Amino acid sequence: MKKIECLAMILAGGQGSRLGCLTKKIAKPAVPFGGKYRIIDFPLSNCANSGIETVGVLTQYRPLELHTYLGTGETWNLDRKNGGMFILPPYAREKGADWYKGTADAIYQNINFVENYDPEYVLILSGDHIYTMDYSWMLEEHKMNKADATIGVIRVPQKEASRFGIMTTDERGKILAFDEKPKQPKSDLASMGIYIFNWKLLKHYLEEDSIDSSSSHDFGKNIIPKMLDNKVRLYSYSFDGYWKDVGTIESLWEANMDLLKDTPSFDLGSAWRVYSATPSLPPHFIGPHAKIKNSLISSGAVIEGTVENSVIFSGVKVGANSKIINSVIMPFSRIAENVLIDKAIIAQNCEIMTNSKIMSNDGSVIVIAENEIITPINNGKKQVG
Ligand code: ADQ
Ligand code: ADP
Repeated sequence: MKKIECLAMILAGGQGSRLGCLTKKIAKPAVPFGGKYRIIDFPLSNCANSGIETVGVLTQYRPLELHTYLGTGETWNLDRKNGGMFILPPYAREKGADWYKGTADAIYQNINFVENYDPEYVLILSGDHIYTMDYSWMLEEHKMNKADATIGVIRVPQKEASRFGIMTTDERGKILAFDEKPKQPKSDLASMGIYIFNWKLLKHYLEEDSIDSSSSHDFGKNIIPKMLDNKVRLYSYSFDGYWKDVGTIESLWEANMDLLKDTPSFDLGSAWRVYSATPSLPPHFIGPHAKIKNSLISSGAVIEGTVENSVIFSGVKVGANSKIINSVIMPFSRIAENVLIDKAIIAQNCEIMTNSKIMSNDGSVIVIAENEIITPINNGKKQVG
């Protein structure tokens, strides 16, 4: 096989338990986002746009819909003869089938796949981030610093810092300390979970880690701290664009709402294309009495009621006298007449019956799981959470 400089591996197998009922049936990277996308569209499009042509996608948790969606990789122009996109689920080896025990183990179990290409560098990405980024700049900096490993970093609000790997660096970006999800964060400089490693070195660390029974085989918890202890040259690469880890309901809702802001903090219409495989549907239809303000409406949607500050996915129906505010309505959900929905995420294929009210009384985001039928009697309360 042709030797390549940099290969990407997208970690798309986490359980996504913090997304609650949205990931009961589908993997987090397959969760719909922004009216016509799925979360995995972002790292895949970034790879294609950054000139990274060989991409492994590591799946495991509820992979069926994700695999179907990924197909041949054609959507992201990654269906090529040389390289392209490869779906890498855990498979039965001589020693028996094994789940990926953690992010590092997922890469370890695919060492043979990586070795096929004999890459100089491996770019490790997460399947659950919303951002557009040119990874080739990060690779340039990695080479310039003669680093062994480079971690993408971004400043986060101090109150959210304990959700991330937090580090301190010197003025040249060299990483001095790293704490995975510290209870008391010492800085607001967070790991984006995006890594470039010199492959030979990473391979050595993965092999060592695989026989360490005390390890949880995770990049943030084990590999990075171990490298730091061993004085490996670890550098940070600062990213100052829009980036959001949509691992929680609140952050997923916020990232959707960010698309509706006056001066969008995130512009899907920029030259940096985000590719997506959405079914071909008729144009959306706005009925004679509909009122729509500050919203994204996708193809195939039929709006008869009022929609404000909301993201309406493909094929959604909103009946007459219904009002959707500050909400995200995922593909093919049907909202009947005289319904009120405020600050909610309605997953795919739900049916919200006439006269239902879905809104929280404490300001939190309400979530309705896929395929649910909501009547005015259960009022959406049963499915909250
Ligand atoms: P977390 O967000 O907690 O922290 P983690 O649970 O390690 O990330 O998952 C990272 C990615 O790997 C996700 O896309 C997940 O779906 C996937 N994944 C998880 N387990 C997997 C497995 N066994 N097999 C395949 N894929 C798997 C990480 C870093 C932090 C950093 C944040 C930024 O550890 O330091 O701050 O990402 O979001
Ligand atoms: P969340 O933190 O919201 O649950 P992540 O995607 O970050 O979502 O993954 C969470 C954890 O789930 C990871 O630590 C990962 O090791 C674990 N995990 C991933 N796949 C499985 C699985 N098939 N079974 C059990 N746990 C898994």
